[in-house]
Amino acid sequence: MKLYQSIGPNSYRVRIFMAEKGIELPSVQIDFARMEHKAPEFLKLNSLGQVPVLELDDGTVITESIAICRYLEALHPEPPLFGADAVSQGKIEMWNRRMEQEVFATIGNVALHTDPFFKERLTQVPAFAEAQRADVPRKWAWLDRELADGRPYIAGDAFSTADIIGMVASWLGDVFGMVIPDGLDNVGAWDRRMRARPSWNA
Ligand SMILES: N[C@@H](CCC(=O)N[C@@H](CS)C(=O)NCC(=O)O)C(=O)O
Repeated sequence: MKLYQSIGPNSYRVRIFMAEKGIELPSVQIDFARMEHKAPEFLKLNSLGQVPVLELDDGTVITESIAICRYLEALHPEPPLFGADAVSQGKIEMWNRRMEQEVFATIGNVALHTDPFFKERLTQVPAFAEAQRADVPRKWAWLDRELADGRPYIAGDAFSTADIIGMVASWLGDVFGMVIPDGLDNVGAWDRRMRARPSWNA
């Protein structure tokens, strides 16, 4: 099994997930500066020309960071990061989607619509980027209100993939100048706890 990865939040999610599980895999570093992700050989692995990509020993290819995590969870169930029972699985899936769509995507859209790196990937609309940038504080404020019930992790009592999506959103916010606003005590405390985890440095 081999993980093709690079800089950026989506490879980072998989690395955090693997660090939390204690999984080590051979990895191939894809150099964006040299456009290795758009080379014909790489496009045979992922027609979208994106990382991460997991290639199994029989040649099967799994792309999409969360799908790679799902596959690894099936091979390494402990600790369960997608939930141990029906209720926690439902809640984690719910929070994965909420964190993805409400928080990560808002920050990610600023990157996608401003960074020249993405100019071939989509039609960039700078005004949309600015509108999304303005929305980021309210997304974190929403999460802050959610965490006011005192739960330690986004989906409940256990660390999960929902926290990992939040971690990469917070990290990406740092990179693009959208840090978690001061005064959001619950989300601020959650963020400090996540940054203290060894997997933050994965
Ligand atoms: N939905 C994909 C997104 C993958 C993605 O956008 N990866 C970025 C790096 S974080 C990439 O490869 N970008 C290159 C490009 O868009 O051309 C996933 O979750 O894996």
